[in-house]
Amino acid sequence: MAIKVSPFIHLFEEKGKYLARHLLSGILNEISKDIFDLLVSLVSPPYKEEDIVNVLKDKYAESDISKLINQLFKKGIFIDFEGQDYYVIQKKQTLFGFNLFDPQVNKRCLVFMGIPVGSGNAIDPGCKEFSASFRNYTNSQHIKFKPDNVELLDFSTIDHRIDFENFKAAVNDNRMLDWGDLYISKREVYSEIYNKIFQSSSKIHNSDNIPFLVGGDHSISHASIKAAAKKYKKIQVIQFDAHHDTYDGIMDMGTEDLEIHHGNFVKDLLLTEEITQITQVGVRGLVNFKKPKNKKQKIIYASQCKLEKTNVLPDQKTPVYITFDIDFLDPSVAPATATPVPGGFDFYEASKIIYSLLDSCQIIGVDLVEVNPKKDVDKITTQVALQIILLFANLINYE
Ligand SMILES: [Mn+2]
Repeated sequence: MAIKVSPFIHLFEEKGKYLARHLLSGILNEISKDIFDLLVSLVSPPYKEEDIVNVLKDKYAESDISKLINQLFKKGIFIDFEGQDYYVIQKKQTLFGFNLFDPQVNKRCLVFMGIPVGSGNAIDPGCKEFSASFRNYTNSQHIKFKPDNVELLDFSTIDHRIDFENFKAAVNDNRMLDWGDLYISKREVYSEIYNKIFQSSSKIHNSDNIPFLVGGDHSISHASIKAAAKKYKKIQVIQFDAHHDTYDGIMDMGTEDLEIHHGNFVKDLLLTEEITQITQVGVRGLVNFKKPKNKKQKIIYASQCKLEKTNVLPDQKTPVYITFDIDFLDPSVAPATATPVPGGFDFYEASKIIYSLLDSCQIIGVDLVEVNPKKDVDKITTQVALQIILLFANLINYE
């Protein structure tokens, strides 16, 4: 194990007391002078347990030192440092009452993580609030899925055509977990934000789990899909979206240009060798009048899904990353989004399309993006987003 003092610890002396305040939780811990001096001296991480034992061995018995180190971990003063510079804030009220994710222990689970980033959308960054508002909504409605209530749940209220046995089995086995929200500081530069999304998604993949990111604007998918591509070497992307997101232009964000944003991130993904194909379902409207030219980009227009029977199936052998922009749905169903386009789908049409396309695919990552809770009307977009999330969670192979 490599040890680092959490970057969120503020050390100070007051009235002869030595104190460590955790800046995220606000919790104040009184510590001894020895530990205070130790923490102050640990300036260039990471440290091994032996290094810390060496500093303290003149003053403490060795067995006491390991107890002390454990306590410092429990209080969040020490963190396990594996080269990552991200921090995930775990919530007391988890999403759907799921257990917290532990990358050291959990395997073959679907791991939810909130990404409160809206800066890739220059029109309105409000969708950074969605993960918090979504948790609050599900908790205020007591929407909890636990092994002890799973048999009593009736998912026909979502769509009677769909069998939710897979979802129920996963709940029963605690195979859906909540990691928390990625911590983003107000002062962070964009490149660092996207690097953190990449690193934390990679952490989920590398511990043999499947990420489900709750955005955020659509630019967050770029970092997450890159992480999936790195892990699996060969992937395909299925994008549910009114837009093809291959528009030109760099966003001028004042201090720093944003080269990859919510309107162009697919352009870069098409140049990524590990991505074999990007299938875009639901593209419509005159905002998309310029035809994209890349061979890897396959478009299934909204009118094709609505008016004809499309038998397009993705290649079943290549692992699938799903990215769902809420504007795939019709603005009458999901009004709370930055760039609504008429002619979209209602929930039942969407669930039919999703199941006909993905029924036998190997899904290795999912995200849902572009819900702006500030624009929502009586939580209708939040409710439909919740149902879409459950559809995807039911399609995951937990074996
Ligand atoms: Mn879109």
